[in-house]
Amino acid sequence: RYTFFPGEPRWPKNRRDLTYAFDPSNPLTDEVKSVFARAFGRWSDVTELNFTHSESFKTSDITIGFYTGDHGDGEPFDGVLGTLAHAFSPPSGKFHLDAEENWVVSGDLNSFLSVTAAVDLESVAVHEIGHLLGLGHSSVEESIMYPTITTGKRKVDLTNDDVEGIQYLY
Ligand code: TQI
Ligand code: ZN
Ligand code: ZN
Repeated sequence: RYTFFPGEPRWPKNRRDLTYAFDPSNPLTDEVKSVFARAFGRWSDVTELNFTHSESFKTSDITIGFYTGDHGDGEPFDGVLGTLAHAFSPPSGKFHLDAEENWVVSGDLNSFLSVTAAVDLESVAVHEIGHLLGLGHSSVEESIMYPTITTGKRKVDLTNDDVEGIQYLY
């Protein structure tokens, strides 16, 4: 079953339109940006929340960046596999990804076969956005918020458990 962070933090009721921006110090392709847009869409589809891309990193609700090793928040990344990404509970909005992962951006499952330790970006993004919105980990193995994922696997569809958890919060 779904869980929340202690105290059930969530974005306030008057904040249903949230902006997200990418750290301009590591420019991303439109293809990568569209993966995040799709991942946000999976959550906005089942809630009253709307997510809009903003060019202003400083003033956005949610900020996304790829970093290597120690990047200043006391939670260093560790190279290939191990920690892939982390996101903090509301209203932090910080979403960091380990730049050293072999991120797979295309939805083409065959691309996994040729990439060692491939990690599907959309799967991780959907999971981390769950954390950004206030979901903790779930005990339901098929859920997006289950705490482990198989390398080279793609898991992007919300389960009933994920939907019930997010609809309790919003
Ligand atoms: N990062 C962990 C995670 O997002 C960080 C973390 C550990 C965490 N404990 C937490 C975050 C408690 C919030 C609350 O779960 S990770 C997966 C999964 C990771 C793991 O790099 O290990 C995904 C990132 F679920 F597949 F294992 C994304 Cl999808
Ligand atoms: Zn970080
Ligand atoms: Zn998690």
